[in-house]
Amino acid sequence: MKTALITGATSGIGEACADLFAAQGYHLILVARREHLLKDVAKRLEEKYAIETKTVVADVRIHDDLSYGLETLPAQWKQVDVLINNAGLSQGLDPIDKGNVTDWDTMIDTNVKGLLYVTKIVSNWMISRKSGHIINIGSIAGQEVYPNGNVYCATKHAVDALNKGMRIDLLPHGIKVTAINPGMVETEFSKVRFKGDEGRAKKVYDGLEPLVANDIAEAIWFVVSRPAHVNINDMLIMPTAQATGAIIKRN
Ligand code: NDP
Ligand code: 8X3
Repeated sequence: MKTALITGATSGIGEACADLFAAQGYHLILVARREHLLKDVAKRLEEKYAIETKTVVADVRIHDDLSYGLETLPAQWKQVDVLINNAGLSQGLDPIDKGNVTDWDTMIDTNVKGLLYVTKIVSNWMISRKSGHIINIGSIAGQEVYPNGNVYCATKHAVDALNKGMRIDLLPHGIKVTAINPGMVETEFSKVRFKGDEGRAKKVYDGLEPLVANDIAEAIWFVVSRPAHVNINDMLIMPTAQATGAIIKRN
C-alpha cells in the first residue's frame, strides 16, 4: 500500500488529488488549516475507498506547528511515496505601487516558504527510503508574468526554480521531482484572491470554460504512474480558451 501526502487538501486541486489517489488505493496524509473541512474530506474518502488517512491541521507558514504535526506522525506514516506540494494562494491583483504588503508576505510565506518547510521534512523521509516523488504545483504564472500578477508570479517563478533545484539535489537519492503548472482552474482560488468577493471571482471565468480541479489531478496521476525510469520534469496545462496568462478567448 502506498501513501501520498497532500498539502491544501480541503479544497480545489488538493481535494481532487486526494479523491483520485484514494481511488487508486493510496493512504493519505492530508494537510490544511480548516480542520472541519479536512476531517470531512478524510472521512468521506475513508468511507468511499476503504483507505486510511491522517489529518494534520497546520498552517504551512508556521514552521514549528507544521514540523510538530508531521514529525509526530507514527513511523509507518512517514513512508511517503508521493508528496503533492499544493497549498498556495494569491492575494490581490494590484500594480506593484499599490500592492498590499501583508498580501505580499502571505503569498511569499505560503507559496515559497511553506513549500520549502514541507519539502525539507518529507524529502528526508524519502531519502531514508531512497525513493519518492515530489509534485510541486506551480502555475502559468511561474512561466510568464501578467499585468498586476507581480508578486504571485514571483512566488510561482520561485516554485519553478525550486522544482529544478530539488531535482538536482535529490537526484543521488532516487527521488523524482515534477512541476505541474496549470492555467486557469475554477476552484476557491479567485474567491481567495479577491478576499471573498464572489462576484469578482466569478467574472474571472465569465465566457470561457476553465479547467476543473480534476483535470489537474488526472495529470498528476499520469505523471506519478509512469514507469520507474521515466520522470516528467514539468507539465503546463491550460484551458483551450487560454493561450497565455493574459490572452484569453471569451464568448
Ligand atoms: P483553493 O483555494 O481551492 O485551495 C487552496 C488550498 O490551499 C486549500 O486547501 C487551503 O486550505 C490550502 N492552503 C492555503 N493556505 C494554506 C496555508 N497557509 N497552510 C496550509 N494550507 C493552506 O485553490 P487551488 O486548488 O486552485 O490552488 C491550489 C494550488 O494550485 C495553489 O498553489 C495555487 O497557486 C495553484 N494554482 C491554481 C490555479 C487556479 O487557477 N486555480 C492555477 C495555477 C496554479 P485551508 O484554507 O484549509 O488551509
Ligand atoms: C493561477 C492561475 O492565471 O490566475 O496560478 O495566475 S493565474
